[in-house]
Amino acid sequence: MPFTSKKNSAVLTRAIQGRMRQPTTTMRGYEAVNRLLVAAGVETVFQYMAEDTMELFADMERTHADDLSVIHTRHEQGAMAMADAYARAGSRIGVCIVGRGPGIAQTGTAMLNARTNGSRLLVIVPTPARDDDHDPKDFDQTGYLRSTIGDVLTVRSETTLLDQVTEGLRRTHLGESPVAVQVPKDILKGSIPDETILDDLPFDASLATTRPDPPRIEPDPDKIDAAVDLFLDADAYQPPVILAGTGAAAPETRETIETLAERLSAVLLTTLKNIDAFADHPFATGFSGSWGDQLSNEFLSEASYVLAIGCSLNDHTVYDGDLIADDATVVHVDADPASIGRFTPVDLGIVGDAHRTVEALIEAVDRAGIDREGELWTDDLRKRIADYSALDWREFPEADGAVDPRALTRKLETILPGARLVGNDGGQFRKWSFHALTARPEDSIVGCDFAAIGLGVPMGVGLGQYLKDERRANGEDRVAITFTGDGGFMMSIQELETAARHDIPLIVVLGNDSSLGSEYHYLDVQGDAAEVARIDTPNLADVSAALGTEAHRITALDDLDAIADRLQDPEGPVVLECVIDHEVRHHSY
Ligand SMILES: Cc1ncc(C[n+]2csc(CCOP(=O)(O)OP(=O)(O)O)c2C)c(N)n1
Ligand SMILES: [Mg+2]
Repeated sequence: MPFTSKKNSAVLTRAIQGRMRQPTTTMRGYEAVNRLLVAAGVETVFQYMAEDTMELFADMERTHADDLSVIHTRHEQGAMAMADAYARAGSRIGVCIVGRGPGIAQTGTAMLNARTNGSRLLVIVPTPARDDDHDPKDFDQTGYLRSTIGDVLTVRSETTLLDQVTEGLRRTHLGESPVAVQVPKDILKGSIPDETILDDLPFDASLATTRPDPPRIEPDPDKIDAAVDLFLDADAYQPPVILAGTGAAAPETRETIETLAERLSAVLLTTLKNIDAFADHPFATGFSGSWGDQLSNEFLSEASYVLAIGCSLNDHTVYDGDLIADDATVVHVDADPASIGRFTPVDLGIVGDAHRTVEALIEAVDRAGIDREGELWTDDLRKRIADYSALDWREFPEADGAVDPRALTRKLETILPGARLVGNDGGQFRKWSFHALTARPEDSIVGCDFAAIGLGVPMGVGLGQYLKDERRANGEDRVAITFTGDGGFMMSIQELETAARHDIPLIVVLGNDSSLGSEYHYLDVQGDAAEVARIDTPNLADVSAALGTEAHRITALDDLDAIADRLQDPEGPVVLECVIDHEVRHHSY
């Protein structure tokens, strides 16, 4: 649909006036904003309505119902978390529109979560009318948005409204961080001059559904040779480690890394965010770090040569540096020069695209005549890796009427749909899903960047909505799944009703230990009064069913068999309330 011409806009304006019976001669601000969003290819908007945005949503309903899915949430924080997860799921940007003042103030945690991740999220939010001295909803909204979203644009006049929203869309499309556009309420509701409505859009109609290709930065050949020299100087009897992060997550990069690992006889590790990048590889041990697989941490701490690719080597991954031996040689590859050595000292930094750098390393390794294939990739090593599971670290006594979360997540791996997009909340329960569930990096959204709980359910709804849009466009077959504890679930339970009302397919795996489990175990390990973190919950399957979802209560592993079929192609939200043993502790506590 062409955006509009001045001539068309006049015709359209007359038609809208006729319907709205408003004595204006030009288009309203909100009408122009809506047209711009649709023209940019936005397919879904997550929102919570207020008096300053209500006409905008009325116009979306009246004029754009065929082009836009407008998700009416139950809490602004939910709307923001959904839009964030939607943005993380693939190449579409997330759009969230909430009211000024208290509306946007409710969303701080979700905005910080999006910013910490670098989500392509566009927030549109009104400000008080320019001539209003006593708006009860007024606060330092700009300062608040700067400290949460970061990048804030503010519309100053009717003539720049569309320019600023266009700029917001453009920055969200191009960037790796969220953007907020503030629009004074009087500009949003008032008329905008005809001449600001452009004949031709200054962007492509797929702006909101595509992601620009990142520049491929060629590595410095001297640095490549230096990395190979350092490898030759390292202890040849100790398996070198290749540690790959999200910068190396693209499938073709993973394959190239596997080839390099073979030449070097290296063990393959990932960061948490690049989980399962090498899932089927016999010499891959999982992710390292504070929550990581102990075997990965062992290899990392014993390695004399560590090649880190596309990761920041932050405290999560290297456990405050404890996982890197003092005499280890660390080579760090990243496309962002500022990332090299930022958290962990390194011996050599190579600025470059992960894929191109690994290809260059393979060429240099070949030139140097290095082919250690099989030298350290022995049957013993293969067996050691195959026999290991992070879930087996110790025994816990069996509990009545509750399942061991480790056996539960193992079983879920076999009965949840294989084509899956997995998200999660904070807390202990979801940590087992990292070890038990297979989800390639593109199928896994580790969503707790700001270490918050309470966002798992709405983020799951955002993932479900993304797959709905993707299914319509490209025949997607994955099912959205989110893992949450009872504490996080109770913070955002209302969004189950949103998912049910909008028929958004989603499986919520809820590990109910009637505890703030994380705190319970921290306190318990410290020998403190852990019982303070125990909180009885109601029957959460019943509560979920009352909110319109399909819900099942699991108190024994066999309960899962009876419902396995129902999980394969859900048409709306399904909650699995799994009553789990609160004494079983993850090894990270
Ligand atoms: C918004 C927010 N509030 C509090 C915390 C502290 N916190 C971290 S994990 C956790 C326990 C969450 O309980 P639950 O969701 O039931 O998960 P569990 O650990 O029991 O599996 C809490 C309270 C936090 N990270 N974020
Ligand atoms: Mg809990």
